[in-house]
Amino acid sequence: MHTTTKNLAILGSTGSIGTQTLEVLEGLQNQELFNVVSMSCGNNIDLFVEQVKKFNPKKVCAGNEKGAKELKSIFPKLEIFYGEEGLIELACDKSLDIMLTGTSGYVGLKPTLCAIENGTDIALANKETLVMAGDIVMEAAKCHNAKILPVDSEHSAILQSSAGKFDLLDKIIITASGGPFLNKTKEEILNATFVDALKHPRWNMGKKITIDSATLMNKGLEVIEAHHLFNLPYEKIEVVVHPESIVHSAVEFKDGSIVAQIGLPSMHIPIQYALCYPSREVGVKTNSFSLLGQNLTFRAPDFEKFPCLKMAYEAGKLGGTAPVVLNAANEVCVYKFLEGKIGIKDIIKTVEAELENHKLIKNPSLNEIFEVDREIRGRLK
Ligand code: MN3
Repeated sequence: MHTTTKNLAILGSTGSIGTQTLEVLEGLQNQELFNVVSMSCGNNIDLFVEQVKKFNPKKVCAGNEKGAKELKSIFPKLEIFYGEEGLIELACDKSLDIMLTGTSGYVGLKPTLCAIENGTDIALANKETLVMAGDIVMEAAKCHNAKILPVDSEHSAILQSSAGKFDLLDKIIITASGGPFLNKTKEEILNATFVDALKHPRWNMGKKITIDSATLMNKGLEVIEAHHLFNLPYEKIEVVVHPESIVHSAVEFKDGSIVAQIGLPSMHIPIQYALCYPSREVGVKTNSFSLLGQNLTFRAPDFEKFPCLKMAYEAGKLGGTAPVVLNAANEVCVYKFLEGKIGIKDIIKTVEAELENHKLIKNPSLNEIFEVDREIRGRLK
């Protein structure tokens, strides 16, 4: 069989999604499927050097100038960039077929839009992109015929379960593990430290997203992400707490039939599905039905105990710049929480106050989105 090789860019290759993406690539039986054209990293230069040696990209981007210089001394022939401009440089490459965005935070947004404008498909692992600018990104994708393929396990599950029949859906069901605070009281949650919050029972992820999982803000951001990805109103997006994390999400069709995608918690399948879509390829198999467990439980989320989820629905329904405020305020707070400077209750209070005081822009331009984002970060930092 003749295979066409896809030119791939990996943004954030040393992060949690990035390293797992490289594992997926190494595990594919057909090694002709992808050609890694470019890669970027943050501050982990040592790991990045190993990755560059192995995957041999033409262009790379470091988090800062110092990192770029270090790379230059090791790889004198490589095209080396740094910072956000560097990411844009990688993303604008017209030879790309698909770009995986595994960077965290808002830095992924501009590069993603650049790639979309060239018709490059996006394997999207960066939530902020759709949370901040979902309308603009999805519109651009439609205009330039670029696919936005979710890497997030829930959205991947929805895409897989829907079989593309979104017009026949009654609703989608996003599962949530519930995080480490699921069975804690409201008091215990409000007084928890970052050490407690980092003990995620199911998924091994980056620190920011682990805290967001503890407050259920992560699920809230995923609801907003799903709204844009699948073009569904918020009333048709339901969150169900499923601590075993075996059902990765489900769709319910108009006739009442529910289809779910299930498996052991692993990011390999959603990453591979996004990269290979719509094909299914032989890679490292991690699933086995007999290992999925005997007790799968489901319950409604407690919006009282997890007000972040409620705020995310509200911000999503308001639309415009409201999700930008939610995201920026939350992100600044989470990093402060990780430094031990504030508590969970301060995260909740701050996000709530910021949303309340915000003067909504209904159809913001990209500049207005960045403006609001900057304003909030500047004030809260
Ligand atoms: Mn997820």
